[in-house]
Amino acid sequence: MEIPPELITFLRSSAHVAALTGAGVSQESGLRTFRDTADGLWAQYRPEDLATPEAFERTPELVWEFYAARRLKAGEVQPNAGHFALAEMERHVPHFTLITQNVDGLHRHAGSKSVVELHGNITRIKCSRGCGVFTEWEELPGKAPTCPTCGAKLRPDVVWFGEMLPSDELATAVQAARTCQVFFSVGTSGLVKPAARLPLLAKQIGAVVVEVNAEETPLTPSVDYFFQGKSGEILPELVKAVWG
Ligand code: BV8
Repeated sequence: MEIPPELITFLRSSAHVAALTGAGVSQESGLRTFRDTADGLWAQYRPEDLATPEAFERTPELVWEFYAARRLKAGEVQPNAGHFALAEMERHVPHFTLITQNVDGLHRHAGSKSVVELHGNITRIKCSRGCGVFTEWEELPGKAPTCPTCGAKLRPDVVWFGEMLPSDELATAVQAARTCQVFFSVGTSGLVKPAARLPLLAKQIGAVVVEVNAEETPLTPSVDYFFQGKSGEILPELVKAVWG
């Protein structure tokens, strides 16, 4: 794969770089994306129909099991070469911000330090009435545990459709998009807002926007460089070409 020389030169001289990742960056680790056709137990459900407060209200056990299954799988897999390449990029760039929509924690496992989890993290749960966040609990198969303080159901500490994003994380992501010289959009279909607006914010302030994705997305017509393919193959080649 050919990396344009002017991109190599520009990246070498860039002090501020930001990257937005989506489910595609974890696909080569063995985690399903939201667009992959679900198989087995979840074949009849669309994630969008389960990742909502209404779904949890209506069928808490089903939503709890959906996340318990994903949490189990996320705990069994390893970061892939794409995660490691982004951690390597962070070591070369003075101000690097990794913004992820993923809740699987794989970027930190790969060694990324400055990770902004826009949509939360599947390894944490929280009281649905706000009493607190928990990282350990007794897993009762098929049942959502209840809050030791108020008795309300505990839920995954992730941002569901229709819910506000955590304000600090969103502010950090917007600041990174507004101050970067290069913005990478990796492994995301660019459909979910407000995350999908971040690369466009970067474009507005004159940043070079680079997309790495298995297929074209609504962002593709706006980017400066589009590398079509697997992030686990493209990112390591790009990091090697720029930083050796
Ligand atoms: C909100 C967490 C304010 C849990 C998720 C305008 C403004 C604001 C909001 C909206 C708006 N318009 C509509 C909305 C509502 C909604 C939204 O955007 N809906 C969409 C569907 C239109 N947004 C919200 O509700 C957000 N809340 O804005 O609050 C508010 C409040 C009340 C009322 C209105 C507004 C909250 C959004 C967060 C939802 N939570 N996840 C969990 O993970 O279960 S979203 C979830 O889906 C992910 O986090 C991610 O964001 C999204 C899936 O996207 P991707 O990660 O991109 O994954 P996808 O499968 O789609 O694509 C993968 C790509 O990778 C593909 O293109 C594929 O080709 C590629 N690929 C595959 N393999 C590889 C690869 N690429 C490279 N290499 C590979 N190997």
